[in-house]
Amino acid sequence: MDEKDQEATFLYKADPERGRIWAQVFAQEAPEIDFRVWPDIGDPARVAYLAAWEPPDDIAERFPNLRVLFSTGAGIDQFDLDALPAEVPLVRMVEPGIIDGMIEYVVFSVLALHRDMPAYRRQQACEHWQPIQVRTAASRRVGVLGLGSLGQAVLARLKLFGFDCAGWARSPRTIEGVRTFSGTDGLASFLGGTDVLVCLLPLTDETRGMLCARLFDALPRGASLVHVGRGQHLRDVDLLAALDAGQIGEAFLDVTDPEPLPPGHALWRHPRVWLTPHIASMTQPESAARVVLDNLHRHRDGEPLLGLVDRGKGY
Ligand code: NDP
Ligand code: OXD
Repeated sequence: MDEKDQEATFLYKADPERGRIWAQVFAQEAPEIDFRVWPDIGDPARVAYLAAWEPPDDIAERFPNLRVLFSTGAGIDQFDLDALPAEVPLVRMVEPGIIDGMIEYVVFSVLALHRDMPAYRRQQACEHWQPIQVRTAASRRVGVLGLGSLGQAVLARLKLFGFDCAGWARSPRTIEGVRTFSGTDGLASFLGGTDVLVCLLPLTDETRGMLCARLFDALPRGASLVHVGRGQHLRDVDLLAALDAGQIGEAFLDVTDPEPLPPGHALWRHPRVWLTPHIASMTQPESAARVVLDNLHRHRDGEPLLGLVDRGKGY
């Protein structure tokens, strides 16, 4: 790194087991950095870099010499952007392990929905044998909300199965083989041509509560939902009503609000809901530590940081 790093602490505050692997990578690649795993913070004045999933309170006061703040996940909604010093860059995690995990989860979910697996699970539970006509992938329209590092990677893989793919983002973009839509104006057309909706949006003031009755009503009747964004995107009461009315056919939910759901919550036992405990994708420690080290080099060299959060946009 640079001579200042001889004095610098990199503090890691997330799953300690994965932290041990980060520590090994740092010991090999950047032994001059004093790598520590929370709660072993050492001298707080030496903490120049912090990587956190759940951030500590009062970051600015606690660590007055912080230079870069890293999220150990792709999302950064756990950070209070207003409480972070303006001069400290916040960097979200863009690393191959998270991307590969998300591709696996979304491809699994879309294929399961495409091939009617939830219906066959219900048939099996009541010893019923009733084939459902198999549709071609080309006739199944899969739409992804969010065309960031994860949305685009997921679409690239879904295209290989021959699905009719579409995506929606804030700004217009062109992706080969994907029908793209943008902004509020493009949302209704996007939703109207989507049989399986995948949510891969970040949680911001604009996207909170977006998966609501109005959005469900804009989908073709019987469309399905794969929700891998954040629990607060979804109005669960609206989803339950849309499922019960047949407007939504099936829902795969990896994220909920709160996590976990309280005992007895209707989503736990709904026959058309498939729940997983926020495991769609996980940061892989070795590749994540290498990506962070690369960003430390970029920071030293004055190059743009990969995954830098735009505070104005909130993601
Ligand atoms: P990115 O920041 O790379 O991409 C975000 C995308 O969302 C961009 O395409 C952006 O549009 C779009 N977007 C944001 N706000 C709006 C809006 N108001 N209207 C329309 N489009 C909008 O994020 P990632 O792809 O890395 O991650 C996405 C999210 O996935 C994370 O924030 C997290 O919530 C979730 N996640 C969930 C995991 C799980 O295990 N369940 C694991 C990892 C991530 P534009 O391109 O125009 O800027
Ligand atoms: C993430 C997550 O944001 O795991 O990385 O949800």
